[in-house]
Amino acid sequence: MASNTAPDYKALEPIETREWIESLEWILANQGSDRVRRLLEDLQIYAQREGVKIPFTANTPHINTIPVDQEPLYPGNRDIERRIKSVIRWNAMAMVVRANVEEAGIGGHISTYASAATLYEVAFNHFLHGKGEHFDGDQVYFQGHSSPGIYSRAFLEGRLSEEQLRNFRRELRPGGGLSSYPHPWLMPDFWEFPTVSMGLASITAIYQARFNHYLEDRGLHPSSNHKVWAFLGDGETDEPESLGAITLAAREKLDNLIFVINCNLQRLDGPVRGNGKIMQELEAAFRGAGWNVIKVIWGSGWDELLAKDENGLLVKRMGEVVDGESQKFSTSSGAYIREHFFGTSPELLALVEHLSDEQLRKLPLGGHDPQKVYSAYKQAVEHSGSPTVILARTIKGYGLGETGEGRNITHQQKMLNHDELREFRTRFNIPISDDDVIEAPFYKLPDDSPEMVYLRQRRSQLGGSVPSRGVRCDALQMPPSTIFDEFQSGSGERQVSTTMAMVQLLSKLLKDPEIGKLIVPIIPDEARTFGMEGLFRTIGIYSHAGQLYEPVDANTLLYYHEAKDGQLLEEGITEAGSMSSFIAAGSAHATHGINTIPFFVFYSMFGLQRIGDLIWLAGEMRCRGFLIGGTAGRTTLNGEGLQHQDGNSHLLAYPVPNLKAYDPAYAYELAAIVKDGIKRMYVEQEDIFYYITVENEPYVQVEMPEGAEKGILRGLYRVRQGSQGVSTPRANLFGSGAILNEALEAQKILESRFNIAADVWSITSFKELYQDGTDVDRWNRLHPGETPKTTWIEDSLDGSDAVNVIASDYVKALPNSIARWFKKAPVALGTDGFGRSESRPALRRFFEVDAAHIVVAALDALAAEGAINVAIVEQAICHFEIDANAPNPVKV
Ligand SMILES: Cc1ncc(C[n+]2csc(CCOP(=O)(O)OP(=O)(O)O)c2C)c(N)n1
Ligand SMILES: [Mg+2]
Repeated sequence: MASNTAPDYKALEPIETREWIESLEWILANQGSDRVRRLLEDLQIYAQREGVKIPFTANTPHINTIPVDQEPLYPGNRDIERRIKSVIRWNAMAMVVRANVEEAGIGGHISTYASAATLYEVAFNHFLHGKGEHFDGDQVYFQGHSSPGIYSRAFLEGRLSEEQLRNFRRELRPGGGLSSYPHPWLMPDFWEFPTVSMGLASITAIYQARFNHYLEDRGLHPSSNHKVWAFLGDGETDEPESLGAITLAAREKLDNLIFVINCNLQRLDGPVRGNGKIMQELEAAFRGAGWNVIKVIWGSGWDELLAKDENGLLVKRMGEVVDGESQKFSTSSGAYIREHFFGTSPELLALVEHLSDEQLRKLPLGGHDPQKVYSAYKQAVEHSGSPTVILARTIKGYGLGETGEGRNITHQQKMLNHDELREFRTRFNIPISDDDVIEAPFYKLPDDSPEMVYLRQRRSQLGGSVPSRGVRCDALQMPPSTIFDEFQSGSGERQVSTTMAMVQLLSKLLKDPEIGKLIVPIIPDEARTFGMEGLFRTIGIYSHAGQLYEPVDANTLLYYHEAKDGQLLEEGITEAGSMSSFIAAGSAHATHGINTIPFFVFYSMFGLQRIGDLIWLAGEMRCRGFLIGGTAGRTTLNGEGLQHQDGNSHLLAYPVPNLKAYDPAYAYELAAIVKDGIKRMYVEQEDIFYYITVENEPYVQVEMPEGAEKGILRGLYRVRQGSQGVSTPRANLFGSGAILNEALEAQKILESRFNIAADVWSITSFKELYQDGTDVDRWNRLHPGETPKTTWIEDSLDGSDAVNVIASDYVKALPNSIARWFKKAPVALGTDGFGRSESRPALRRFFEVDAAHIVVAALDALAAEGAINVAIVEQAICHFEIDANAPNPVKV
C-alpha cells in the first residue's frame, strides 16, 4: 500500500547536494570556470524571479585574495632590500626620538611608518616611478604620519642631509629643517601632495587620476602609463572624503589608480573596529563600488597551514576573530595564540602541533611580507578596467618591541628607552655599538656598499627619486587685453548681473586661440543656476566614455552634450569632488608641466564654509586658478533661504595665506581682477589663487572711472565723488558687491534731502585692505626711527575728515577688520545672522544694509561729532520707517 506521507526531503538533501555538485564538477572539467559562473548567474536570476531571497554579500573569505600558486617570483634581492629597509626603519625612528630628546613635546610618529615600512619599500624598489625626462612619473600620496620613513629613505638616497634630519620638526633652525608632514608650500622641491588632513588624500587622488585621463582624452598631454598611488590609514577611512568618491573611480574605470590601505587595525586611541573587521568592511565597500580588491592578510608562514586546512576550519576561524582580538593576538605569546586562536577545536590545534610557541608567535602578517606585497602590487599595476585597492594587514609599531607593538598607546609613542633602542638595533641588525646606541645616532650605509649600489640602481631604473616636485612649464603669454577691455564701457541700458558678466568673460577666454584650451571649467551641477548651460554644447561635457545615448534634448540648441574631448567638468553634486578637480587642474603646472587654468563655479555658501579644508590644501599645494563663488551675498540671493545665503565666505577667505579674495560690484572690476589673476599666476608664475564672488542681481553695469584699475586690485577706489561744497559736512560711503548700489542710493538721499555731500567708494577686497594694513603696521613697528609707511586706505582717503560708513553683504567683522586705518572709525553695516527667504528690499532692510540704514548711519556719525543735530537722525529714522526697536538680526 502506498504511503501518503510526504517524502523526507531533509534526509534527501545530502544526495541532492552531491548531485548538483557533480553536475557542476562535470561542467567545470569540460567547459571551464566561465561557463560555471554563467550557469550560476542564470540559476540566481531564475531563483530570484521565483521569489527566492538571496542574501547579498560583497565579502570573500578572510584570506589573501591572490592564491599562493598565482604569486609571481620576487624579482629583487630580498636580503639586500631587507637591510636597506632596516636602516630606513632605524633612521626614521631615530629622527623622532632625537627630536623629542632635544625638545620635549616636539612630536612625530614612529609607529605608523614602522607598520608600513614593507608596503613602502617594496613600492620604492619596484613600482614607484620618478619623473624621468620623458615621463611624468607616478603621483604618490604618502600617508602623512609616515613622513619620517620617507625622509629617512631620502636621506639614504643622499637627497637630505643629516642636519636636515636632525632638524625634523625644527624648520626655523639655521640650515633648515623638515616639515612634520608632506607640505609642498614648505618643501616645494620635495613633497607634491599634502595629505595629513585625513581623508583628503583619498578624494584628491581619485580626481587626480581622473584628471590624468582628462588631459589625455583632450589631447593636452600624451597618454602614459603612470599611476596614482595613495597610501592610506585604515582609521582614516572613516572620514567621509575617504570613501565618498570611490564610486566615481570605478565608474570612470580609473585603472591608473591604486589605493594601499595600511590595515594595522588601529587608529590613534585604539582599534579601528574592535568588535568588527575593518578589512572585511572595506572589502565590501570597495567591491560594492566596483573596485578590484586585493586582500593581503597572511604572510607566507601561513601558506602551509592553509594548504592543510582541507575542511576550511582555519579559514572559518580567521573569519570569526574580531579585530580587537586579532590585535591582542599580535601582541601575545605563542602559547596564548595556540590556546585562544587555535584552541577552539582539536583539528586546529593539530594543524599547528609541529610549530613551537616561538614559531607561532612569529607567523608573519601579509603586509610585512615582501613576497605577498609584491604580488599584490604587480597584480594592481597590471589590472585593467577598474581601480585597485590593496588592503594590507600589518601591526602598528611593528618592531618597536613589547611596549610599542600593537598597543593602544603606540600611535603617540615618541621615545624609546635605552633597552628598547638596543633591542631595535639588534632586531634590525644595525651596526651601532651598545654604547653609541643610546644616542640614537643616524646610520648611513657606506656609499660603495652593495646596498647603496642596489638602491641607486633601482631608483635610476625607475626614473629617479620619489617624491619630487618642481615646476617644469613655461610661462603663458598674456591673452589680448581686448578680451577684458570691453567690460570697461558698461552695459548701457541693459541690466546685467556680475554672474552674467563672469560667464561672458569665461566664454571669451575659452575662445582665445592660445589659452582657451587650457581653461578647465568645473561645475557641481549648477550650470543652469549660473547661466552656463551654453557651455554644454560649445565646449562639451567631459566624459571618458563619450556619449552612449541620445540626449533627451538633442533637438535643442543647448543640448546636454557629453564628449570624450569635452572641456567642461560637470561633476554632479559634490563640492568636495569639484574642489579635488580644481586641485588637480590647479597644480598641473607642477604635476604635468601644463598651465591648466581652472574656473570652479559654485554656490558661494558651499565653498569656503563646506570645503574649507580642501581649499586650505590647495593653498599648501601652490595651486593656481579661480574659485568663483556664485549667488553670493546674504541679501542678494533672495528667496532661497538660510542655507544658501552667504554672508560668511569672505571672512573665511582671510586665513588662507595665498588666496586672494574679491567681492566685485561691476563687470569692469571683475574683468580687471581676472586679467590681473591670469597675469600673476600664469605669466609671472606666482603661487596664488583667487576667490571671486559674483552675484545674481541684474543692474546697469557702469563705465569704469579713469584710472580705477590700481584701486580695484588693491581693494578700494572711489566710484563717485560727492559735491564739492566746502562747508557741508561730508561722509564717505563704502559699499561692496551689490551693496555698492545701496551706497550710491544713500549718496543721492544724503545730498538731496540732507544737504550732506558724500563720496562713494567701492571696496573690492576687504582681505587686500586688511593684509596691506597689517603689513604696513608691522613694517612701521619694526622700523621705529624711519618715516612711517602708509596704507592703501590712508593713501586713498588722503586725510579725509568725513565720517565713514561701510556696508557689505557680509558679516560686520570684515569692515571692522580694516577700521583702524581710517582717520575716523567707520560704522560697520553687515549681514550677521541666519538668512531669510524674502525679497531683496525686505532682506536689506532686515539686515540693515539698505540705503536708508546707510543714510541713518552717516547721519548718526555726523551727529556724534556735533556736525548736525540729533533730531535730524531721529527724523530720518522716522522718515524711512525704520523700527528702532526691531531685534538685532543676529539674534533672531
Ligand atoms: C582630519 C584629521 N583628523 C584627525 C587627525 C589626527 N590624527 C592623526 S593620525 C590619527 C590616527 C590615524 O590612524 P590610521 O589612519 O589608522 O593611521 P595609522 O597611523 O594607524 O597607519 C589621527 C586621528 C588628522 N591628522 N586629520
Ligand atoms: Mg591604522
